[in-house]
Amino acid sequence: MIELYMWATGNGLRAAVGMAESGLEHRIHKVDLSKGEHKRPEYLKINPAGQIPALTDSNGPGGKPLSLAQSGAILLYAAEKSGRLLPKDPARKAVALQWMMMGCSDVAGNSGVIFALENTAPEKSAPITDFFKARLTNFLRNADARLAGREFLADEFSVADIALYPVVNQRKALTGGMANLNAWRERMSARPGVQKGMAA
Ligand SMILES: N[C@@H](CCC(=O)N[C@@H](CS)C(=O)NCC(=O)O)C(=O)O
Repeated sequence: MIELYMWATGNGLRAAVGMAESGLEHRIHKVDLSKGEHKRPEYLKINPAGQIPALTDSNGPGGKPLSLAQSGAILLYAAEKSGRLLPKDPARKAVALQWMMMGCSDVAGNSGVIFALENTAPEKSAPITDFFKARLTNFLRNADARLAGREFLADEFSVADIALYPVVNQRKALTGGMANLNAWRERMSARPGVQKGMAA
């Protein structure tokens, strides 16, 4: 059985949507960041980095137990174990991985910095926050251009779309004028698997 440890942040929701869309049987465990549950000794045994998301699979590769962190790695694990979410065509698969990496690194990273600057950093700075908002907006514009005439980033639904979606959903305010991205967001929001994962 797969146990997913998460909290409803962009990174946590990415993993939850990936699990829901994979169709793999799993259970969700909430790790309340506001209570510091991610730093408790029992959780550090699952992810010594003290971050969500993480999963354990009692039936991992070779039938052995596995612990895994990083939302991108969790997405790929769910895709490979289920045989879904990754295009079979090698060129499409390569493109899906490219966009998945952008979602997990550039997009999630800049969004995380904006969250920290606005909420947890010791000092607030509007120019620095605006700098990171402009960086994030450029990545979103890149995705918007890619989605012109396409339903999904790699032409078929994949880990690429799941990687990007939670942040786009959280940063709607930055997507003004991005018609392709907003139409894609609505297509994504209508999927039962996305709805299930986002409700976690
Ligand atoms: N690159 C990691 C980022 C994980 C991450 O930053 N998790 C945050 C919540 S979104 C966290 O656990 N923060 C608590 C901490 O770092 O102490 C991933 O994609 O999973």
